[in-house]
Amino acid sequence: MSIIKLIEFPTLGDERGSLIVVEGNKNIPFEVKRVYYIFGTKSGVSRGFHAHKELEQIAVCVSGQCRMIMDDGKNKEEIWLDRPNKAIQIGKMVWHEMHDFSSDCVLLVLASDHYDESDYIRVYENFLECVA
Ligand code: T46
Repeated sequence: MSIIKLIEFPTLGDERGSLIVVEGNKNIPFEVKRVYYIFGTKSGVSRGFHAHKELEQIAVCVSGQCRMIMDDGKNKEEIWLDRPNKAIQIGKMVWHEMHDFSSDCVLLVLASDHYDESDYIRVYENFLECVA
């Protein structure tokens, strides 16, 4: 089974342009409690390098692109987030890294819970022990 779970959002719109709707428990599988977005990431900088114990998230580049590595402790897969209708589900206990941010990248993340640093596993060896 692939670690990468993509969600393709329907693109609505008309002659004025495009519009995408994300609705909790409708086209994503949880109620959204928190929204954050990452932008202005400097060239050559990578982010992430952690897993979440319980948090479920959906990430989509609403502008620009970045490359995500997803790692379940056994296998690693990578994917480019490069379209505003191409979202990835970041499930619990998946080590994830974001690389190669374009200068115009805005990575929008929808999360199932409020921020809680104790939900993060930020040391790769600890992650491997947890999933073993
Ligand atoms: C994730 C990936 C995709 C907060 O105070 N509240 C928040 O809601 C968030 C997300 C972060 N922060 C603080 C914690 C750090 O001091 O903002 C700082 C940067 O966070 P972090 O280094 O974790 O950022 P990334 O880009 O490595 O990871 C983020 C999310 O934190 C993480 O949950 O899955 O994006």
